[in-house]
Amino acid sequence: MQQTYQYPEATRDDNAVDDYHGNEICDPYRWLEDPDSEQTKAFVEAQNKLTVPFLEQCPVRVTFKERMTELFDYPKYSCHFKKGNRYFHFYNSGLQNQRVLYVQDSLEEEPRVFLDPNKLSEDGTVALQGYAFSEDGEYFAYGLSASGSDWVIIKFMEVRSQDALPDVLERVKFSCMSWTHDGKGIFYNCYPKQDGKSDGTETSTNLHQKLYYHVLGTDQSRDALCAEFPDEPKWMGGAEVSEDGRYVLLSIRQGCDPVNRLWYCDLQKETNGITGILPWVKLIDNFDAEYEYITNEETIFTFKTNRHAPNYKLINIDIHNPDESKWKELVPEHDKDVLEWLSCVNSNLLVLCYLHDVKNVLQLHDLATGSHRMTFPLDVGSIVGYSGQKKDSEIFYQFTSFLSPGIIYHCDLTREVLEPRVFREVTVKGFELSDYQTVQVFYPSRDGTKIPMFIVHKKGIKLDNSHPAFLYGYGGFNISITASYSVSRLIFVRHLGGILAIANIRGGGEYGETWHKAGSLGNKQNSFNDFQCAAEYLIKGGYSSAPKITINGGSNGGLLVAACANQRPDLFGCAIAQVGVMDMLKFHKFTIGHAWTTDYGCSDSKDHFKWLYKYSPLHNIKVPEEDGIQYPAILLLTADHDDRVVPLHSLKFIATLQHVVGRSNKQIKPLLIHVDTKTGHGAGKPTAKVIEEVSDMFAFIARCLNLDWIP
Ligand code: X99
Repeated sequence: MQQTYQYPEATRDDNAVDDYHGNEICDPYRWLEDPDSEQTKAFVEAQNKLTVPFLEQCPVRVTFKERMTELFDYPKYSCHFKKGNRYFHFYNSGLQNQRVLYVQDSLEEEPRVFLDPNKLSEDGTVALQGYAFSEDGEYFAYGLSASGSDWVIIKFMEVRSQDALPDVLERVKFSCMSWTHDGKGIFYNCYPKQDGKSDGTETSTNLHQKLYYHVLGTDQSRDALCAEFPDEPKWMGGAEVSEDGRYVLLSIRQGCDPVNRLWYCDLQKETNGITGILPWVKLIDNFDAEYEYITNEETIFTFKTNRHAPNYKLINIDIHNPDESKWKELVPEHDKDVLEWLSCVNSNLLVLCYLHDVKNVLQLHDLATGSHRMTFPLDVGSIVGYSGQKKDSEIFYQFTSFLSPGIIYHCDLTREVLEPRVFREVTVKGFELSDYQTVQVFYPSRDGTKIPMFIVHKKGIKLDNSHPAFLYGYGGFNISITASYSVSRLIFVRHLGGILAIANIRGGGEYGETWHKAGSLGNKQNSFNDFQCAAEYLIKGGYSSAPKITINGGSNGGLLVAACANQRPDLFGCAIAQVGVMDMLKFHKFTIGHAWTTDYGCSDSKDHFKWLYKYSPLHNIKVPEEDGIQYPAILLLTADHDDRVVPLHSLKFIATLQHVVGRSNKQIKPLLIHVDTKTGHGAGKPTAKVIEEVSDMFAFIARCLNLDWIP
């Protein structure tokens, strides 16, 4: 029998072998690690030449894209927020590539365009990436990134005139942006100059980040170096000026774990201005826990912390009396709910956002005593936006869920009785949302742990295992996957008769640091088991059947999808892994990969090597032994400017998959990759490219699963 697809030729270099603690591991596609070589470029071109026609030949693609374009064309608002005497908000009229920042002097007057990123490139590939207003609201610093790269340049604007200022800061990445209250300048982070290009297509490691202070109106070369850690290349120190303007807090991290050192400097003592390394006071000088600055009253600082509190709590530390025995608990840890974030508002109040069984709860507390004042009424779903600072007496917050695109509430905190009012509600046209329902189930994983999962489907369906399912997961880095409104997934439910399932697997933050740790390092397999058990639950419950289940995830979730396809090829019909981490033995060598050893460990350690080698997608590909079992249809997506998870992960994985599995005559389903251009890991992706991407994904699913479009 002839093989089904003619995959591109890819040379195997059998001399490429690495030794890990006495184990010789072949790396035959190591040459794909050079993004600039002619061979790599030819490989990418040949793969796209196979994949693009495959996707275009799917009749559902055109229909899907038309419907997506129609249903995505609704107005998208952010919360309004106050800076100085003006209000700002983001708005996308529907299909604009990038959302536009608007300004107005009062809530009643017409908003004027303040910054329109769509004007910065023809194709919408330049995106706003972070911003900061000076304390009086008269100056605006903003980051721009091109083609989806993590690299940023910081520019400045005078707010009143909207005049661009000449200052430009380069080599910025993973940066803070915080103004001193005198409005003279900002703290920001940048990396030392490196050989070769730095446009986001390079793979070189990001080490020795430094903290600088830039004085407005001066050249970047004159910026003051305020903190560096020559002996600790992985440390990254972000600065934040305290709400009262007196202190600057330095939060130092060395990876993605929720832990940091916390140093500060009393700016009042810097009478000559900020001209060099600051005399940092080391309030917390270990990585045992996380301390997030909330506010301070003179020397009494409020921090959100997970110190002896995996679900987080609030503490007060008097920085003049910093001994841990003197710390005061302001809001104790909840035994089940996770304190996700909070904000001080109206001088004396705290708005706290909890996660209760993966649903948000919003509360108002007293700053002085920590005591609970009220809980805001809220539907089942997520808080995805908030504004309201200590000096404001009003808050805005934005709610969303699987079947609600968004409601923004406004609440005036000066009133005797607090009544949040709907400030803005987006209604959906051309889609009967009331025909659908969301349920939350708690299914058992392999070790019996109950895993929450949201399931969205049409009301009144028969549970006869006939429906295609789209199962999404992430499972890492303490990140919680909460309810969100997704037009493409709703089109799958509505027009492809699908079931949407979101599994809140371990490794995420859904139940605090405990849940995170239960799915990371030596426990990473739990996260894969949880995902596989989600699929089994969908089958047992009559929702779907293995050949009709698509699994999807991006980044750490791309690793999840690939590892699960390797481990249980029989359990899924289709697998779409976006920008995934696939080479678990080498990920730490590229760009910011070293920061992920907090979740994954590192192959430099013998114990960690054993964990990683067991599940690393690249190293666990084999033709299924069982009769009649083949790999699910695979689609990998990556992009040339992804400098978060460099494309070589997906390139080496697909080369191996096509070589090992693609040559087997029982592998009928396709094993494909699409490498996009002028895009990156995902942040700032223009709407036009988002629509292309989801059209590709659901066209692939429809073609591979033989799904007809339901008009
Ligand atoms: C990161 O790699 C975040 C990178 N990053 C920092 C920042 O290390 O964006 C950092 C320090 C200080 C300020 C800003 C940053 N992340 C974020 C992981 C998951 C995350 C990531 O992108 F934790 F959410 N990954 C890609 C993990 C594996 C695949």
